[in-house]
Amino acid sequence: MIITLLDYGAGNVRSVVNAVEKLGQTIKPVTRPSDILDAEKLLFPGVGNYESMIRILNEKNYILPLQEYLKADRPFFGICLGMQALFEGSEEDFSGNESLGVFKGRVKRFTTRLAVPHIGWNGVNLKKESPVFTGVPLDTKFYFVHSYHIVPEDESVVLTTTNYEYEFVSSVQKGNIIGTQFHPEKSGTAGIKLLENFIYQKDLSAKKAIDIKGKGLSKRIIACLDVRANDQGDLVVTKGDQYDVRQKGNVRNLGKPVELAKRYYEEGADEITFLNITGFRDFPLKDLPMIDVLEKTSQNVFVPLTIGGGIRDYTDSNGKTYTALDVASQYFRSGADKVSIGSDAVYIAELYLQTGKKTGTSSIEQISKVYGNQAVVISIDPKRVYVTSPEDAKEHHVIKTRFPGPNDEAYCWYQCTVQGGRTTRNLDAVALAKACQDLGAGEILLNCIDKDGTNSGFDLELINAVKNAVSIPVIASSGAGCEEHFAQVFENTSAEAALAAGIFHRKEVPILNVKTYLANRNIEVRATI
Ligand code: 1PR
Repeated sequence: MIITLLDYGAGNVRSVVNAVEKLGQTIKPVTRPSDILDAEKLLFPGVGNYESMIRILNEKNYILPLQEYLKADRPFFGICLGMQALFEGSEEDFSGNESLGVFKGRVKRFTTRLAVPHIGWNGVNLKKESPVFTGVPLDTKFYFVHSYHIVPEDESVVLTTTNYEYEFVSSVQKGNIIGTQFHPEKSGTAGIKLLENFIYQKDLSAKKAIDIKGKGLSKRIIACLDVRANDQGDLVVTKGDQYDVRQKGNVRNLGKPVELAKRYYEEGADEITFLNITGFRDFPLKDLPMIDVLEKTSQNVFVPLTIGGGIRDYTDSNGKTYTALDVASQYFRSGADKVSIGSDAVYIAELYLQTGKKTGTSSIEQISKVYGNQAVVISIDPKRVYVTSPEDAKEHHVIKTRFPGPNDEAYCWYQCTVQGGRTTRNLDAVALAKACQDLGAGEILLNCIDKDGTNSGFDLELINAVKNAVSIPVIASSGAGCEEHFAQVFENTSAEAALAAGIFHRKEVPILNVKTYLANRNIEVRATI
């Protein structure tokens, strides 16, 4: 069988291709409109911005063949925007371009007090008995990443709903046409099973109505791999103590990136983050080994992958310029779902706060415009600066701390750094997070240089200060030493995820133990892959 894939050029379709190939099938990409009508089974993964998706579908003359294919009830699986495209239009689209309109209803932005985008592993309430869900455990969670959701007019198309403060429609099915808001290709073994059912089940049509309740949104546990070339030139996973990755003069070598990522996937990591920590010096598109790491990892790892390090504009040695968008696009094509921006975000925020103007040309704005806000993570590397009174740092977000400074100072602010913590800037972490959210970032990865590699627990005061200032999800990072530290984050802050590196690399605390510990404390986690 040949599975036809509609790739309109945005986001990571490599994982879908890898999943289908893992299921023993070959992918044929759509290269011209007639390929759509020739398809036996059509997969349409969409990521990013609704308006640019519809514009591209129109430009490529895909709308009419898609409508014809769908009206004939031929097998179709739309993922995320690929499902939203089935409806009549979206609040994210101001262009007036024609959408597919096969199902009645529209796409609306979340109206919730919870973080938007809705990112993470959430359950589904099953409304129909469908062959698509055959063999999928009922309490399974799937990976969601979106700010908009569909509101169908016709209830009979609803296959599942999901709770995120309120109940929204998370998948639809009518005959052979299936669409999911969540990403099966990023949802571990259960998601792969869903795709397997779509490919192999002879009769896809849903039978009777049912009402089976699923679980809620999980707190995510993320494994982070700092990657760089060691002195022998091999790409290794390393780990610093307060960002110093050398021990007795040598770069610490804690393993091979592809192997470690696979191990963490199998152990239940909800996401994997790679930070290319030499990225601030080298031109990343010349850094082919890192691209190779992503390509190889995405062959076997079906959870979201983030890559950071060196996402900014470049001029190479021949004088050719590349934008941060070019760099990010290459990473998305290689298997990344999100990019994380560190130093460049600080410079962008400084300019934005100085001028009050959005240029539209910054890496944050450009990448989020094309790939969606959820694809842009801001990695913050702050350090504590102690002060005796808030008056001493009037222009910064100062907090009263429970952990006084060396001279008994009762207050501190968190100073941003660039270039892997080597250079400090006159900007605080709260101001940076707010500015980047304004500019279109979808998530914050909140490191802490004081805590990094110390195993002494996360900096809860920092996490609360940033989390309370933004409405996008925050990943707490730096300092994890034991299971209890993760519980402290989720019980004392409203961070959506916690990230650790050292304890996982050194096998001090398995991911499964962290999840079991949290589950015993009634903190919602995703059980297995
Ligand atoms: O500035 O856009 O090129 O991005 C560079 C990226 O590389 C940034 O995200 C920055 O955080 C990261 N980075 C740069 N230098 C280092 C270093 O260690 N020398 N690593 C570095 C930062 C921090 C965390 C770490 C947690 C958890 N790594 O991500 O994994 O602190 O550690 P722990 O659980 O062991 O405490 P740009």
